[in-house]
Amino acid sequence: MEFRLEQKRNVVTEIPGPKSKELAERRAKYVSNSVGSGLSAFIESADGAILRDVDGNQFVDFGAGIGVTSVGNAHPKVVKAVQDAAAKGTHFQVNVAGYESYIDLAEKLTQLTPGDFDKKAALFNSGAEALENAVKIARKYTGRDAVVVFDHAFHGRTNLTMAMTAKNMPYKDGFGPFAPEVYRFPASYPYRDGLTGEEAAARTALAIEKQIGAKNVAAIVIEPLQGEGGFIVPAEGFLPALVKFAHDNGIVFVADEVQAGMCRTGKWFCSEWDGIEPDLVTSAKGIAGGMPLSAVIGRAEIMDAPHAGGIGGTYSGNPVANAAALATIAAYEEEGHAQKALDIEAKVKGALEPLVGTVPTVGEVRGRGAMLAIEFVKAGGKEPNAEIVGQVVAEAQKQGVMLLTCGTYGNVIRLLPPLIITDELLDDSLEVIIEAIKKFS
Ligand code: PLZ
Repeated sequence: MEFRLEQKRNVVTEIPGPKSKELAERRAKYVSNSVGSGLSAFIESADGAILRDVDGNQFVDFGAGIGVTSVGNAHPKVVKAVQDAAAKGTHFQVNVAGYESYIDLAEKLTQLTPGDFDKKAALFNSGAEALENAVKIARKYTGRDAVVVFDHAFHGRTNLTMAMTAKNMPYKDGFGPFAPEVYRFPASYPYRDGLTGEEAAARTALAIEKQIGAKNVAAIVIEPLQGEGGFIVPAEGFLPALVKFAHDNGIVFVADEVQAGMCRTGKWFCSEWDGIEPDLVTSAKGIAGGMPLSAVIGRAEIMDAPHAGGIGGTYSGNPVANAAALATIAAYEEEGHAQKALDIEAKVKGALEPLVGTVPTVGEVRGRGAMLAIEFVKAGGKEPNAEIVGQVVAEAQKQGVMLLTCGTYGNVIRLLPPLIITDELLDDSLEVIIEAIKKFS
């Protein structure tokens, strides 16, 4: 693959450099302080797995815009599709008149999501909007109100999705009151709860029955691999048991694949690893190579439950974003990105797993495909260690490796590189990461 920017980290100034410092001053004056940034440098350009800042520093991008540019930043096929589509019309608006790219994308998505049953799709802009609409659709279909969500969940920042999101700071504090009829239960966190998948699911099912009554539940909404909450892979059998419980009780099972979907875990959708067929899937982030687009895809009879005009939005299914999504999906197919995610997993786990048991602050290395994480603990136990996470991220940043954190306790470093990251860049970055971990452990 040809890249516009050399796929190499290169730090040429202190971070932030002089131009970034100037921008920081302007930001402090004009941008609301509520919009925070992890990296103190300001980005000028990005390509593949490299972020280049305004001072010419190059960082290896282990965030991919929080799992968005999985196909690679500014992928040439996506750029061309966006340019061509924009030249034909920057917006049509689906409630005004239909257009083919909306249908093409809906058709494609119904083919990619798990389950051999009739499916339909509806398009939106953000992940949160997809979640909101999945809940609306499930409520209309079931005629029920209650929504079940889980500890460590992240579903968005709108009022309903704040209610569905678990973590108070920074997502909810002072922003209530939150939407009613949202109930939270423990899920499965093998490193911390020690339960088998069946045990964890039985605990959840009993709690739902006792606290809400299964017959009152419209939807169970869960990330098949919890993202912001700590990249938590549920114990084997947990998700299938939860799907069975949902179906035994007429509940719509919604897999929030906003972060874990679209080849990120080495399959089109993470649900496939657990062999489950969700009734509804929410997708966003990696779906359109960086353009804002999200979708709800699922069983035709459920998707058709709301009345005509009940679901929509001004920008939903914008034709430029649709073209980007179709090009992104074509690139995933043609360039074998799912396999690339598995190659990344093998390399990263091969390098990092030996730290478990030898470096006392490394509690667990986990994840699927290119959705990988290291959970840090205080030496000798499992008490979350957020301090070292800050130190490792800062040290890696100085060396030109941009890392993101996550976890309810802030003690997890996540690796979410674009799937096209080169072997050399990955090897080189892993050395930096390991050295930083050892330095502060
Ligand atoms: N569902 C599983 O991961 C977004 C949020 C970052 P939007 N995750 C990144 C932040 O600080 O806001 C996410 C997700 C899952 C839903 C969402 C929400 O997607 O596109 O941000 O609305």
